[in-house]
Parts: sequence; structure tokens; C-alpha cells
Amino acid sequence: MAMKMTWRWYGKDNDNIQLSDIKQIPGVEGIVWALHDKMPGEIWQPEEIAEVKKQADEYGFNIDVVESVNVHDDIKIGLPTRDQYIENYKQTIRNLAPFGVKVICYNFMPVFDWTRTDLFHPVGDGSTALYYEAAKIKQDPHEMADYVMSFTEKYHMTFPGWEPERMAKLDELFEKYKDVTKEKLWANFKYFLEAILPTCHECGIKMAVHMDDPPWDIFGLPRLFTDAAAIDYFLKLVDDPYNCLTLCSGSLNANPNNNVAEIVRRHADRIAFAHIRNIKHFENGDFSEAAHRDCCGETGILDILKAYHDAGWEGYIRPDHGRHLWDEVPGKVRPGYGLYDRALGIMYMLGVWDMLDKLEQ
Ligand code: CS2
Ligand code: MN
Repeated sequence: MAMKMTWRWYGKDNDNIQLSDIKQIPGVEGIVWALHDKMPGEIWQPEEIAEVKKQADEYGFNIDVVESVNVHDDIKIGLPTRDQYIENYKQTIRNLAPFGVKVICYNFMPVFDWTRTDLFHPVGDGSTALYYEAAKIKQDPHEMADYVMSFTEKYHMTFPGWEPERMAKLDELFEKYKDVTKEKLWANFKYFLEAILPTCHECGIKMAVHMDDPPWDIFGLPRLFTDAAAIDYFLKLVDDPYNCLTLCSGSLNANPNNNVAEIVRRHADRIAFAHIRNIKHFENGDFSEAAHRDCCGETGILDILKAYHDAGWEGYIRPDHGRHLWDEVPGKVRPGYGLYDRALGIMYMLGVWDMLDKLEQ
């Protein structure tokens, strides 16, 4: 019995880390991948998927988990055009199935994916990490968007969910979301899931929604996945074994009141994918991402791993963001997705897991 360790890889020519590097990290069975040049709503074509499958096969990695097939804004907003985008989404699911894909991680956050104010904040030991300065996230989203997009321009690096094409129309996007209350967003979400789940059943692919990061409303935009109550609500709203979670420990625990281990104990059977990330909190509401070792943050990494282990959980897991170490300076590394700290994170997680296995023997 085991969980399945994976590694997020951005693809050939889009990631400085090679599959041959990943191969040397003990325990990694699969790559978590995506076609990163696809716009939300576009169909992923079989020949494009086949290419990634071929690359992964060469190193013996599975491609069971996709992160992400992004959901078009019109679906989240609930515009009449959503039906066509939903059809496209179903076609992508059908195209992914023959290549062995089992889980699609995605999110339902309006406008922005993760939100941070500093991508290379000093941790204090010479390394840097993603950082959220609460005072900087107020009314105007432009400052933050410009900051993140400046990395895209300077280093020719695009971030999933931060498509320059979408960010260029930020005001228009905000205008479109103007009447989307939390209730409407839940309703639009339900509509989307109920439309695609029959296809998921046919194809054997689970939908695993990512938590909102950070888990509270920002810039007047509603956010759904904020706490345990929201998760309970969601799993009942569409009560289907293919409607699952990507339980991202760091996203949820950006609110220190969220106890992730408790959620694992409650819903292990509906967690298809686990992201393990540790958070260090400051009294003024700022937070920094931290090393995976339990005592480096307050997320409760040991409790979380133990909860998965106790549940006999067999899903997919990956280290989420890591710090940037050694030579991982801006331009040389994707923020949060360097080689070293994520590799250390894997060894920490597997160390804990192996010991829990051993204690059971
Ligand atoms: C990820 C998310 O890097 C990250 O923070 O955990 O961006 C995640 O990939 C998306 O929200 C899933 O759609
Ligand atoms: Mn995550």
C-alpha cells in the first residue's frame, strides 16, 4: 500500500529541470504535467499529448496526473458561451484518457491563480521563497499583476493561470466578474461539474479541484475553497466519487486556523491528489513559504502525512512549492519550482512515510 510520489514538470524547453534530473530523486513515479501553451478553453490534441507521453516513457514515468486543464473564465462567470467551452473541456478529457491519465487537477479561482507579493523573499538562511505581504494586497490588483508579469517579460517565463493575454485585459475581466457573487460562483461550478462528470466516468478520470490560494476573498473577488466547511459543502453539492479534491496544504494553511490533517481524516476517500507545502506565519498576517520539514513552518506536515498514512490513502502526492537554494536565482528557476528544495521535500516525506510503514510491520 502506498501513495504515489510525483513531480511537477513544466515540459521540454519550458523547464530547466530535465527528466534525467528527476529520475535521480528516489521514489518519483510520475510527472505532473500540462500543455502549458494552451489557453483556457482550447482542446488538447492527441498528438500533443502523445509527445509528452513518449518523453515520460523514456524515463519510466507515468503521466497519470495533469495540472492543470484551466477552466475558461466564461464558465466561471456563467456566460452563454460557457457551453461551447464545456464541450471543449469534455473533448480534452476524452483525448487524455487513452494515454492513461487518471486525475485532472484544476482550480475554480476567479481571475488569478495563486497570489503573492514577492517571489524571491529572503528566508534568512540565504535561500528565498514565495511571500505574501498582507498590506500590499488591498484594492488595486494591477500592482501585483504587473509585478508577476514583469517576471514573464524579463525572463520569458509564463506562469499557469497568469496568461499574458488574460492579464492584458485585467480591467475587462474584473468588469465581467462584477456580478459574480459567491453563490453564483458555486452555482456555475455545479453546472460545470454536472456537465462534465458523465464524461469523467466514461473515461475513468477524476476531477480534483485545487484549494484557493490564499484561502480568502481578494480584490473583491469571491473565493470558494477557503476552509473545511467549504470543502464539506462542495463534496455534498456534487456528491460523486469522481468529484475530488487536490488538497493543497499550503494554500489552505495560509489561514493558520485551517487544520489540514483534520480535513484529510474526514475526506481521504475524496482526495485524489495531495500537495504538500509548509507555511510560516507572521503576526501581521504576512506569510512565507517554508521548507517541508515540520518545524520550519506551522502547517503540521507530520500530522498531515500521518493522517494520509492512517487512512491507507493511495492517491498521488507531490511536493508543492519549495524554496530557491544555492544557485537558484531569478531567471534560473521557476518561482517555487526549483530542483533542490522540492527534492529535499520528497526525501522528507518519504522518510516519514517509510518509518510509518515500518512501525506498522
Ligand atoms: C499550484 C497551483 O503552483 C501552485 O501554487 O499549486 O497554481 C495549481 O497548479 C493550480 O491552482 C491548479 O489549477
Ligand atoms: Mn498547490
